[in-house]
Amino acid sequence: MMHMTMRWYGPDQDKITLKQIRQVPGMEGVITALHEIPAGEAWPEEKVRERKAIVEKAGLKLMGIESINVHEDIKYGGKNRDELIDNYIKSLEAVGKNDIHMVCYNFMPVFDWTRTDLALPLPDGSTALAYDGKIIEGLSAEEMFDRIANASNGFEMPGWELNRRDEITAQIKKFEGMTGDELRANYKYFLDAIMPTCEKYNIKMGVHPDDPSYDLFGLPRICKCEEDLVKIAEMNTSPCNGFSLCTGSLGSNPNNNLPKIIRNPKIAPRIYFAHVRNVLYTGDHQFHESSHVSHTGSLDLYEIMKALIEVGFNGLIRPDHGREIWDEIARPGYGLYDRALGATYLIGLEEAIRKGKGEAYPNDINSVTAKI
Ligand code: CS2
Ligand code: MN
Repeated sequence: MMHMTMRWYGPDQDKITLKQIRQVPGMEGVITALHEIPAGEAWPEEKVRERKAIVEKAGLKLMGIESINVHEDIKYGGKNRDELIDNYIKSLEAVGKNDIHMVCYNFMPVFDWTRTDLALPLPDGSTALAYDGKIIEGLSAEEMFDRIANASNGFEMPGWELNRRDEITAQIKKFEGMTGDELRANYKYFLDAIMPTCEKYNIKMGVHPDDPSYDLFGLPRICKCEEDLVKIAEMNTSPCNGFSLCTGSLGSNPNNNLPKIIRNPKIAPRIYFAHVRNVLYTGDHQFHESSHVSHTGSLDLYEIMKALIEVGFNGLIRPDHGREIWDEIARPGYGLYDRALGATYLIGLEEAIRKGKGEAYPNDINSVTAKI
């Protein structure tokens, strides 16, 4: 069976409490990170231990890390990359020594996910994150910042922090003209360096796909389709080199067939973490996020879950971005309510698919932490 988790930003940065998370039916643990430590710095082992103790005290498990962010100079192949990679390895050791075995990260130059609206009103009165390529594709990074400032309702997207406008604009310039293959070479350098440590501690690395899954601002993007994922799998064949399969990110591009990607024999055994959520296409390079339920969006989550079960996926799963509902004021995408609905929906799909095949569900009673 899959292990249901929820992302938690930690005691200082998340309004949602572990007590609330634990009350979501079927919730087994959380995925968290030391968000206070900037990319490029080593995570102290005792800080990870502290975080783990907080989670366990609340009756949950700390099941994985999202994310240990990769410093831009590693992606860019800067002179100081070896030192930065050494720090990354120290962070992995801190995680491994605390018996945590999955790390989600991304290799997107400069930005994490990009949206043009963080609170698009939907007909049912909820709001959702939305992307409209017509608004930003073709804008300079500076213009994009101003656009986002108006769209964000006081919140910021990771990577688009307004006080970093100059720094980020300079970073974009560094990547100008870099090809996908050049970025891939830097990625391989990074993977080759960290894999021995990952193997030593059995840490499965799950790279998160580009979101949205197409090129933006002339930056190279190398994790946006089936072919890219296969290239990553072939780049370093260690069993620790794998994927965080994010259906909403890959699914932002209608050309990506999620069940087919999941069933690809080069990809399937390397899926270590699944972010399962839905998006609704509203035009070319235009979409907004929807509830997780299949018929409210463009992706068929039943087919996605069926494919995951068919390839034997028994790893960590979480709902991903949710809408803002029931008057919750939340970190964009990370409110409690819609993600909780998403989690129970995913559990329901898994139960139905497995029992439909004559399998027992749940088949590992120890993992059902929330059972009273
Ligand atoms: C997450 C990503 O919020 C999200 O969309 O799935 O931000 C993810 O945490 C990072 O890309 C992983 O490094
Ligand atoms: Mn995701």
